[in-house]
Amino acid sequence: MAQSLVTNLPPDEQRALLRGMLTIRRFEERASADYRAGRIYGVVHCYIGEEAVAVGVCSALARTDRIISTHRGHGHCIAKGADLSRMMAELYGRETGYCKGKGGSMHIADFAIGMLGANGIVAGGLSIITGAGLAAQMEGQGGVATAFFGDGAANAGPFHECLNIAATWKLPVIYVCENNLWAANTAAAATHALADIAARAAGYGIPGVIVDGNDVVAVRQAASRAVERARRGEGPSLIECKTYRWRGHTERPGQPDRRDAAEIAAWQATDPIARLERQLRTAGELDDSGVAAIEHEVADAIAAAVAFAEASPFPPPAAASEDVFAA
Ligand SMILES: Cc1ncc(C[n+]2csc(CCOP(=O)(O)OP(=O)(O)O)c2C)c(N)n1
Repeated sequence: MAQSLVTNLPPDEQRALLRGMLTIRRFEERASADYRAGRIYGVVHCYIGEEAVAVGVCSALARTDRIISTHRGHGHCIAKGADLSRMMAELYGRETGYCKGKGGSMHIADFAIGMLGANGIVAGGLSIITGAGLAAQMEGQGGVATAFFGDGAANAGPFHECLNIAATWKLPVIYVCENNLWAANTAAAATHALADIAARAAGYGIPGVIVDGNDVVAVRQAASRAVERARRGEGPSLIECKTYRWRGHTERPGQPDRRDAAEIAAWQATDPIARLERQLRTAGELDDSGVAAIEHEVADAIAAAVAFAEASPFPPPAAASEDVFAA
């Protein structure tokens, strides 16, 4: 696995990575609680435990670079710079939300920051981002396109089709597999014979790297290399981030969870947030007051997002037939 070269990144940037991961975690802790309290509708899938992937990768991208997400999309939105208030309002079903309150957790998009959308169709984002990669290539501005997808999605047809054509056409795409070892309640070992998704890259003639997905600096470094390669016109890369989700597949009460408590606990011990905090403290770049300041800043931002959502109206009934493109 790639080693974290924590000393190569200026402390300010490392603290920004910590703040980014903490923002995702606190946003989702609040979303989970509000979902269980009946204040949020639809389905909510939490990304808690996997924050280093979204933050590490997005920190290597420009605002204009495009990304696509999954059903577990809050982390990618936040890491790309989405507005927390509009996100929370969307979860609350309010008309100030990103989809005017009609899309919910799995449809948040913000084209202004290159966030092409969360996606409830497993592996659906792979095709969209490959098209975005083709667009970036045709635009000729050096843009790159990045897909986040799970180990389950890696077993669906679009994975092969997209990596094959992206490699053939040398598209500037970064395929980031978040291998959290489970697809809903199916263990990865029950669905593919090779444990490492990254090994498949050889079949397309592109680089495939395995990264400790709970080490945000290592993720950032791997992403940076892939981004540089893509910007040079050398084509796509596959990055497999080994990580783990702490929560069940969804936040729905009674959601079955076949995972072993010991497995969950072992991964919680590699918490990406606690890990970076520890590294920064050891390097003398963060102390108790520094941690408290970041926590306060994040808590204020989440509280403001919730207040904005609560103060916003629900869409009027007539809005049900607006923005409908096919029926
Ligand atoms: C095409 C399609 N098939 C099945 C589903 C149901 N489904 C939703 S999430 C999921 C598991 C996805 O696992 P993975 O890609 O590993 O992502 P993770 O949930 O682990 O982040 C499944 C099967 C779906 N949404 N879309």
